Formats: sequence, C-alpha cells, structure tokens
Amino acid sequence: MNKTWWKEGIVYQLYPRSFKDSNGDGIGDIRGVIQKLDYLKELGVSIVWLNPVYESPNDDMGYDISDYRNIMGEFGTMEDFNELLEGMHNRGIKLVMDLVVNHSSDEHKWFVESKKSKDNPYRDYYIWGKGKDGNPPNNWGSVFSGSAWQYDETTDEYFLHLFSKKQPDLNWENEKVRKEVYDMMKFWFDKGVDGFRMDVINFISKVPGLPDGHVWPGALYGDFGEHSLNGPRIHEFLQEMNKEVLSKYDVMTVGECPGVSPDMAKEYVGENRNEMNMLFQFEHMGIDTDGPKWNYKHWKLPEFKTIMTKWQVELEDDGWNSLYLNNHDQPRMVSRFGDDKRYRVESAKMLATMLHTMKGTPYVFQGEEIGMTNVKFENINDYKDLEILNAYDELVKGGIMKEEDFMAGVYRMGRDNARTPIQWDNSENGGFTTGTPWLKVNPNYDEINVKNALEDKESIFYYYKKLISLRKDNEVMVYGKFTEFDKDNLKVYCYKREWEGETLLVILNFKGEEVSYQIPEEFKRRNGEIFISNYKDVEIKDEMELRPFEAIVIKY
Ligand code: TEU
Ligand code: CA
Repeated sequence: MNKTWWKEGIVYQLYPRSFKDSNGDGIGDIRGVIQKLDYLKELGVSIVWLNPVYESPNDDMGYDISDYRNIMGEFGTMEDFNELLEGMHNRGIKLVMDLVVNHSSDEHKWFVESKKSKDNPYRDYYIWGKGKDGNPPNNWGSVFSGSAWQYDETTDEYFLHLFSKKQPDLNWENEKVRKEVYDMMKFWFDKGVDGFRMDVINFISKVPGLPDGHVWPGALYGDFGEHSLNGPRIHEFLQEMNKEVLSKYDVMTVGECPGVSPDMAKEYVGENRNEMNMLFQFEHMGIDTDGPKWNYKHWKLPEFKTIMTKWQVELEDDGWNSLYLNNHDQPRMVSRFGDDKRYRVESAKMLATMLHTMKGTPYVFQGEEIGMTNVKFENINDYKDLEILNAYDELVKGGIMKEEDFMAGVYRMGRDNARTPIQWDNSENGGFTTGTPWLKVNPNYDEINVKNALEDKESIFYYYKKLISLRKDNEVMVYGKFTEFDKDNLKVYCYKREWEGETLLVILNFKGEEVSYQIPEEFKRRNGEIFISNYKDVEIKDEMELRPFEAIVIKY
C-alpha cells in the first residue's frame, strides 16, 4: 500500500453558493471564500473540494456548465479564482475542482451548435435519437422527474438528458468529446489545481442501442441504471483519461459512483488499474429509503455497520475509501444518523469519530464541523433545488403523493437541507450576507453558528480540529488495518485499527440512551489510554456504561 498525500489528508467540501457572500447580492462567492481561508486553516483541513464554479445558467446550481474554462459571473472572475488558489496553496491547502462531464448545459456552445442541424460538426457531441410513434427513443426516466429525453423540433429528434433537460448528456463514444474534456482538464491542472471530484463519472458509457430499462413497481418511467451505469466502455475511457492527463500530474481524483459494489470499486480505484484514486460509494446513503428517495424506511444499526465494514474490509489491500456521511446532495448527517435536538453536540462528535477513525480519506461537508442541521420550510416556494421542485410538480400536482407525505420526504431527504447558507454568527442571516440570501438561512443560526463554536472550547468545531490534528500525527488512523467486533450488537459499533505495533479501539454508542458494553476479550485487563472521547471523565473498564452517543477511542 503506497503512502500519499491524498490518503493522509482531510478534505473539506465547499459549496460556494452557500459559503460566504462578499458583496451583498445574497450569493456566496469566491471573494467570500478568500475571506474565510484562515478559518479553514484553523480547522486544519489539507484539501478543499470546491463544488462547480464554472460559467453556468444554474438550472442545477453549477452542475450545468456552459463554459468549462470560465468562472461563473455570480461567483467572481478568473482573477479571483487565481487569488483563491494562491491563498490556499500559501496555507498548505490543496484545491480539488469538480469535473462535470457526463453532461454540459444546453447553453454550452457545443450544444447550441449540435441542435442546429443533423450535419452540424457538433451534432455527435451529444446523444440524439428518433422518436417512436410520437414517443421518445426509449422509456428512461430522468433523475429529476419526467422522461430522460427532450424533443427538439429543429431537427425533429430527441436528445438524452439523464438529469435535467438543461443538462444534455455528452456523447463519450465520440473521441472529439473525449479530447475536449482532456484538454480542459489540462487547462486547470496547468493552472496548479490539485485534482478533480468527478461528477457521476460512472454514467459516461451507455449501452449501445440504448435499450428500454426495467420499470419498477409504481414507477412512471424505465430505470436507465442498468444501461448507463458502469457501462461497457467505462474502464477504457477512464484509462485513456488517466494516460492522456492524470498520469502527467501529481493530482488526486475521486469519482462519484452511485450503484457501485466493492468488487466494481476495485476496478475503478485498484492501485494498478490506472483509473482513479478513490470513489464515493452510495450504499450507506440508501439505507433509509424505500425505492424513491421521498419514501422513508426505518434504518437499523446492524445494516449500517454491515455496509461500512464491508467497504473497509474489501478495500483493505487494494483501493482506498472516501469516508462521508453527507454532502451537497444529502441531508445533514447529524439530523439523519444522530440526534439534531437534545444530543446534537454529542451525536455530531460521535459520527465524526467514526469518519475519522476508519480507513480512507475523510470528507467534511461545510457546516458539518459546527453541527448544522436539516431545515423545514413550510412553503414549497422557499426551496430552490430543481429536484425538489420538479418532483413536487410530478408527484403532488400529479396526484401521486399527498402533499404532507411529500413534504415529510423533503424535510428528511431534500438536497436543500445541505445547501442552506453557512451560519457564521447570530447577526441577521447568520452573517452569510448583508442582502437577501438565495436560499433562506436555517432559523437555528442564533444558536448554531461559527462564532459560538469558536468561543467554546468544547464545541464540535474543536473536536473536529482535534481529530484532524491527531490524524496528522498518528499513522494508525490513516493506514491501520480495520477489524470489527460484535457485529450483531444493535446499539454499539466497535472496531480496532492496527498499525506497526499501535492499536486503536473505537467504541461508538449510536443510541440516545445509556448502554452497557463489554469491551472485546482481547482488550480486557490491558492498559490503554484515552485517545479521544466526546465525554469527559471516561474510565476505561472491561464493562463500560456508555452515555448517550458516547464515542471512546482507546490507544494500546
Ligand atoms: O449527483 C448525482 C447523483 O447521482 C446524486 O447524488 C443525485 O444528485 C441525487 O441522488 C439526487 O437525489 C451529482 C451532483 O452531485 C449533483 O449535485 C448533480 O445534481 C448531479 O450530479 C448532476 O450533475
Ligand atoms: Ca455574492
């Protein structure tokens, strides 16, 4: 197993639209990030993944790119970007950008050309198909509701969009498209950017002929997954990208890969595969939903542990994990897996303990470090995410779901939970903006904010800071072998990490109640010391009385 900076680092995911507004227009921007670089330095993170900052009409908040080589006007200028990159590098922080190349915006010049005629030189940059008796070329549904095909009358054909109709899928079968992407990647690497997080990168190779997908019970459209995820040429494309671009730079890559098992993951991130370094898997993100994301399913700890442990064990010798419990597409982790009320602080710290003591690279999503929570807006119009708004139209207006059931789903799973602005202090709008925020601030900013966190030595922030600094000094946290104990325990997750004669025993109470726990046999009657814990006055005993959401890491 090779040692590298991206294994030893901690990534902070920064969603610029919601981070800090510097000019009062209500939208976070690059100068806002520059103002807060010392905050990131204080936290101790070594890598920042910046969500898309490229020119975009913002149908999907920057994931619909109209110019891959320019900065979105609302976020600033290329000069601002250059200053940001330099500011990070001066503080020893690397910058990873988002690479969104499964699709572009329909306002990208390639697509504007592609639409014009069937013999336009850019026609084959996208995926066009003829209708069948007035219907789209196949039955696929889009991730953001409706058909995955949009009719275009100019040429009487449909184009494919797995996401919104303003996000036409690029045609990776066309080598010109691939070359454009590689050149664009080099453009950013030559500027000094340190890597890419690759948006739905395992969607880029589609099964030729684009066959109909399976229609799940209750679904309105066919599932494109089987014919678009991990498609026939995916590894060829990634190896080509690696050869043409990635292998020439010292950069990190993390692929967003829904629908990937550990066996498949090894093909993407195996050390000798020459594809990517890490990927985001989604198995644990599906644990509390039943079919469509708005349908809640009660999640159980053993099932969660099985998934987390499986990934730890399977990638032990080859490949590398990305450790995350939330991001800009997922609800807030303390609301989802902890308790965002009485035990908010304890449970946020407990979950952080897990993320930072597993094998892999931890990702901290902005606001996680102060324990930000989900939000509930009563009025659907206060939501800005097109996934929520399109699903509301299709399901509620379409009479398929009752409004209250749908809103309950949005409160639990809606992407805007993660996108409310960062709460910097208790002034109006949480200090995010002097204007009107593009998305309302969570009303709990009065209590939960960065200023309070920095003034309280026991805050979640300082707990993260401690975890991050421990990791820098203890290779066992990074490289140690993972072994789980008591896998059937319904309340406690317990595992050890071992590296060069050092052992960490991690005991995590996932319940908001006291739990008695017998430590594993091999650690009984041994002398260990507390490495980190989210409670004070921990006494190491063979039988521990764990307090609600208590996390204890013992070093032997
Ligand atoms: O997400 C792709 C993806 O598969 C999901 O996370 C999806 O957004 C979510 O399940 C919807 O419920 C990526 C980006 O992270 C997301 O923000 C973009 O909207 C999407 O790709 C399209 O670019
Ligand atoms: Ca702004």
